[in-house]
Amino acid sequence: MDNLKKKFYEKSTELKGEIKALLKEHGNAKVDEVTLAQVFGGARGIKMMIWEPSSLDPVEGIRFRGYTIPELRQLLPKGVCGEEPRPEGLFWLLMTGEIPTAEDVNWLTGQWASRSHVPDYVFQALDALPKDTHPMTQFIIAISALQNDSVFAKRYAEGLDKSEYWDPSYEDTMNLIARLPRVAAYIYRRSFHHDQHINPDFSLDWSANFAHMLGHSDADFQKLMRLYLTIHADHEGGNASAHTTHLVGSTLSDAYLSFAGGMSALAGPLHGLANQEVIGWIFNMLDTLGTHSPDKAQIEKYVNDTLAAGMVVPGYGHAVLRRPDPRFIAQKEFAERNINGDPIVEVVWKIFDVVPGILEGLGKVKNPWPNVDAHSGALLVHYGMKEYEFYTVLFGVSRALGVLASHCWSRALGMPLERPKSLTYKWVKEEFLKLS
Ligand code: HAX
Repeated sequence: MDNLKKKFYEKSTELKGEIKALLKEHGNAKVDEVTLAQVFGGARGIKMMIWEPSSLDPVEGIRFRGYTIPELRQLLPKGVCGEEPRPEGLFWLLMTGEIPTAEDVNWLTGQWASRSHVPDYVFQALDALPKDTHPMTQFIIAISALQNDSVFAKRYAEGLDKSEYWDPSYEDTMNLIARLPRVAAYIYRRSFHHDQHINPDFSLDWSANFAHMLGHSDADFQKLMRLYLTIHADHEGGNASAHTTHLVGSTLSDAYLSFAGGMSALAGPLHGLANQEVIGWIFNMLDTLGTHSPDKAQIEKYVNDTLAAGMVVPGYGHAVLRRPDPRFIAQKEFAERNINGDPIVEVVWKIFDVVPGILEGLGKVKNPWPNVDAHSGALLVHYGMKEYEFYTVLFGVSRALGVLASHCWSRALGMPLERPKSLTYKWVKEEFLKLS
């Protein structure tokens, strides 16, 4: 058994025992009370699942296994650039709770390289689709096509002991993560670069090889990919892509089908598609205003026009966060350090000066600050990746690290089928208004 798998097995077995004892003693303890507003309001804030890899504080933002993004930028083994962490290291941390050594991370890069072969029928499934099929739709179809190789599904069909669920879940997770960059790059080159595909280069780390297959292989873009694929990986369990992966997985659907479900959630404009929406909205603004360097008054008017048309300002607001997203700040710092005088980056920063005040003035927006998606597109455009319909696929490749680590944990801890309770309005009326 490999070292990561062994560590994961030991740690999850220990925690499983602890949880059993905890529930025996405190199983009836109350964790939360649910209000009618929460029932009608998208279940905001209801504490209802266990998610090991990360936790989200409204003010401080995300912590991966207790570490903030600035801490991880220091502590995780870095790429050859010597600056940004390698997402392989983040995955190791999410799986084990331990910061890996450079040797562990190199091993993981090699593992993913050795597991990265994508069967031809997956490419054929993609090639059967119209070229203008949205890249997220292609991504979901490719992930579903890869499911034919699921070790979990095969072993379950043969008859699998419950205590063994974690093992094929780990194998599926490792295989799927290994294959995602190849699949994503294939979609990108097919949709936007006349099917001129680029073979992997396994001498590179996971992020750099992905950048290379995308065809954007200069060192700064590779560096950006390391940061990008690290910070988008996880955002606790309640967000739509994580929760969907968790819910689907709870039916004992394998990692492929669970992740495909999660990606369908990520593809919505209020969630991951917001990264595409942001840059589309900025390009439209520049077109409408007829300038690449709008002043703040022009931006203010454009924002107000967006709101007056009944639309949201993409990249702003959050269901949990109540401060600027640390993932936005990390990307802003990256730009400050590596990019000089880029017009779109400058526009993103001016929007940051203008939008929070306007949203606050509406009196209903709980978080007027930028989220992760407000900045990512400007960085990609700067390095030449202008095809913004693809951006959510990049997000998805990263999100696999968090939601699939959690998928492994859920199977190892023996998490049951998720099945909350729904209500009818008739029930609510009878209960609270005493009407029949
Ligand atoms: N622009 C305009 N109005 C906004 C807004 C924004 N950016 N953010 C919130 N609001 C509005 C809501 O639409 C809601 O209006 P109504 O009462 O008229 O329906 C009101 O303010 C209260 O909403 P909220 O409680 O502050 O926010 P929610 O938890 O309901 O929604 C969203 C959170 C992220 C969906 C929301 O802020 C939004 O739509 N933002 C723009 C889209 C976006 O950037 N999504 C990406 C979020 C991060 C993420 O998941 N990335 O993958």
